[in-house]
Parts: sequence; C-alpha cells; structure tokens
Amino acid sequence: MLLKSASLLLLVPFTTAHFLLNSPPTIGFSDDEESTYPCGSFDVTSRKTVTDFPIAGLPISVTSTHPEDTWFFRAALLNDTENWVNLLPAIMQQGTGDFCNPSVPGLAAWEGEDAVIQIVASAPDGFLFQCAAVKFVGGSAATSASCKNGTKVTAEFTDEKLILNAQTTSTAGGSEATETATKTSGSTTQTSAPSSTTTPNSAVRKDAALAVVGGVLGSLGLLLL
Ligand SMILES: [Cu+2]
Repeated sequence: MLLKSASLLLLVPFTTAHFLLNSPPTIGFSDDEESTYPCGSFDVTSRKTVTDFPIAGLPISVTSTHPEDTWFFRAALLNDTENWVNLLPAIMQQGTGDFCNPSVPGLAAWEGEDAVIQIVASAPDGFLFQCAAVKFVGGSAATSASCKNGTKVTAEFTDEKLILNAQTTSTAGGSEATETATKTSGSTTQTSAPSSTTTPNSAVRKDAALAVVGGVLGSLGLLLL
C-alpha cells in the first residue's frame, strides 16, 4: 500500500502552495521558499504574532496540496533554535486537503518559556517548513473552530524519524531504519541509517523522487550553512 506513492510521484505535477499553515498563525509563508530551513525563509526569532500554546494541547491545522506528506511538529526554545524537540511522533497524511490535529501537546518543562514551533512536511517535492511563534502556558487545552479534516484525508502515526538541523536533513522510516535513526533527550542526533547519504544542497529541491516512500528508506541531504 505504501509503495503506491512511488507511482504517484510520477503522476502528480508540481503544484503551487506546497502547504499552508492555518493555525497557529505562521511566522511567514512564501510558496517559492517554503523549502528553506528552518522556517521557509522567514526569521525563526520573529515575534510579531505570538500564540499561547497550552501544555494541555493546541490544535495545529494545515492544508496540503500533496497526495501525501509526513508531518513533523517540533518545538525549540527561542534562545536555542537549533535544538528541536518532537511534540508528537511523525504523522503520515494521505489525501490532499485540510489536515488538523485537534490537540498537539506542549512541553511541560517549557511552561512560561518563549518558543517556536516548526511544522515540517516531508513532501513528494522535498522538505517544507513553516514556523509559529509561541509561548508555552498552563491552563486548559486550546480549541479551534477551524480544526477540520478534508474528506479525502487520512492520517496515522509512523515511526519515521527526522534528522534535521542546519547541517543535515534526512529521514529514516520503517523497521530497518528505526534502530539506527536515534533520538536523544528530545533532539535528534546525526546518526543515520547505513544507506542514507548526505549530499550538498544544490539539487535537493528537484530530488523529489528521493523523498521518503513509505517504509523504504529515502533520504535527502541538505547543507544549508
Ligand atoms: Cu509541494
């Protein structure tokens, strides 16, 4: 079933608006530069609009133009924006349209802290990024009337891991890769599966066919410094 995405890659033309972040409010959106780490070409430290993120949960709503994306919802402290911590396991979404997780948990240890959340899509056309400025707070979970899912959209957790910072971007999926893609104390390490490679950034956006395909290990390297 998962391998059907391999053929979809060949059939689906590249579209505009890779993905939209509907809520919380994005730091910025540029369709052309959404593939730029860490925030789609916008300043990771921007505080123009800051959303309270209750530890008890916040809806995260996106709209995808892709037939399939793997989502990573991550957070970093404002003063340490290279140490991204996963808020949830990776989510594989299939079907184009709105996708909303009604209650993404915050990080209790960061209550009261200024932080940034990063929404990463591992999409057929590469890695895509948007961020939102947040402050983790106590209190009850936030809700959103606009949290909805498209009729064609399904989603499930997957054990895919993201290895991604300013130096490296790759993912590892499926049982083979899980053992070697390790995660320590919330931030991903640079350990990667034996077959993954790191390549210079130049051609990454065009390497759509290398994006992760189901349980098969796919990897992309980015060197963004
Ligand atoms: Cu796209």
